[in-house]
Amino acid sequence: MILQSRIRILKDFPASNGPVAYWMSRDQRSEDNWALLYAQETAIERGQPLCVIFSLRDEFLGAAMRQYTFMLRGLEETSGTLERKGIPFFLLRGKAEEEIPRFVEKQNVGVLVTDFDPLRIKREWKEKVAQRIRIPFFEVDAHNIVACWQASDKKEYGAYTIRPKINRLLPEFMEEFPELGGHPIPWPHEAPEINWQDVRRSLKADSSVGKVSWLKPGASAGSGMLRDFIENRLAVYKEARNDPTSKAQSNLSPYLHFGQLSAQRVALEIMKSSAPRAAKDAFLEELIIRRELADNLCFYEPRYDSVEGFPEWARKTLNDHRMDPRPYLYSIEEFEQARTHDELWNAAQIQMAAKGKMHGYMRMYWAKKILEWSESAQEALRTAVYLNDKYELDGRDPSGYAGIAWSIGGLHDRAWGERPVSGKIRYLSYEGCKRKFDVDTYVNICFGEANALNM
Ligand code: FAD
Ligand code: FO1
Repeated sequence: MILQSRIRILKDFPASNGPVAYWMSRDQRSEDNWALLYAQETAIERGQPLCVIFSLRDEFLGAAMRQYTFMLRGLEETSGTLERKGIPFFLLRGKAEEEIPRFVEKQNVGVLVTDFDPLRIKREWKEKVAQRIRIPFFEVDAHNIVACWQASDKKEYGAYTIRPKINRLLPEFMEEFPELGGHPIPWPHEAPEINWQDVRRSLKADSSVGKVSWLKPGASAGSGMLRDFIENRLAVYKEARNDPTSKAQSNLSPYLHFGQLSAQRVALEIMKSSAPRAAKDAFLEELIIRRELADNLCFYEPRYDSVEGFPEWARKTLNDHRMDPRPYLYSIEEFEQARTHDELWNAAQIQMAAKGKMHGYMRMYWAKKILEWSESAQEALRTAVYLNDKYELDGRDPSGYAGIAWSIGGLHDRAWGERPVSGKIRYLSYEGCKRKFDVDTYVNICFGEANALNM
């Protein structure tokens, strides 16, 4: 039932008799989840019970309470849905590389399945787990429509090189999902009750970054946001998506980042909708090509979050302009407190700090100005990743590392006319924004939102 090309073997070992466990990490949902469907298919074939495990880590890449609250609410909903299908959900605390092998041992797990994630931290966890277990260990790409390693076997130059590769494979991968059925073989004993309140209280995370209330977390809310987008905003997406005063963006990224919503489900519903063809194509280009290009970067470029991961031409031009005088220079604190000379930039920073989601167009302008107003590209990259991952709900994501490297380091882009400081990196200007949209309206929206959230 599951396309074999969505599955990779992380450890090839004779299966032993015992239950199947799905180590859920990136794709934190019960529906439309190829990794869970594969784990269930395997468990039924082997006449075994099935469980889901989640290894909860404190201080995950600097995540704050804002992101943990959104994620844990989603996991609470998912664990309830799973329990009702006879699939117990175990929440493990501490280091995955220790807790997962311990669980496998204690529960006599016969086969381990997990979902795909190209980030360094996840690959390290899985390598250590694979060394410590003596059962077969499979990884399923439940995040991308075309499995990352199928779309391409190397780091792609840009959307124009990966697009034909993905489009050729879409017909094979863009299939409907089977419904997740109740599991026919019961788990042999009661799974421990999880007190989610205690979990939230016991988490060590920066609580200075307030939780977000304008967006409800979880799989059901994610599906609701998708329906609302299709009905009310998709039609104008092509024209209005780059206008930060419009509400044309989907607001799906937090649900996609935490895997509370499947990108393949989004694509299937978008294609079925009656919206204009041009609007659907514009959206699918971002959702499929841009997003899968970001996974391709993190999967094939180990230095995806450093200057060494920038294209050669970009590293050269940034180096050529390393000694150029900066028109303005700000510390990470001044950036974080939105204390620059540019009210448009400050408004975008305030929007991200207050709402946990900066408008997509402004993220480009925001990062590019950090390059111009920092000592070096290295410093700018560090500042952008730090602020992005601290405040964005969808932070710590391949799309973030790719978006920041595109803005500061010309990744997946070409050289443009040479200028001081940023060299041939594509340049965005305040005047350019004024020509594109009503800057004053955007600034008022951001400060209005911040006041409403008493930032
Ligand atoms: P929509 O415009 O409705 O797009 C729908 C979906 O398409 C998004 O959810 C996302 O999955 C995908 N998508 C859209 N634009 C891009 C893009 N440029 N690259 C990759 N995928 C895209 N995205 C994150 O998920 N996390 C981040 O931390 C993040 N940081 C960024 C930082 C910078 C400097 C830049 C330039 C872009 C960043 N992006 C990031 C990509 C993009 O801005 C967001 O995905 C988008 O704004 C999310 O809002 P939305 O879902 O309403 O977008
Ligand atoms: N994944 C986990 O398996 N365990 C965690 O404790 C965890 C915490 C976490 C906090 C914030 C955040 O943005 C992501 C987090 N993730 C965690 C990973 C997430 O599920 C995604 O897989 C990656 O961040 C994107 O690839």
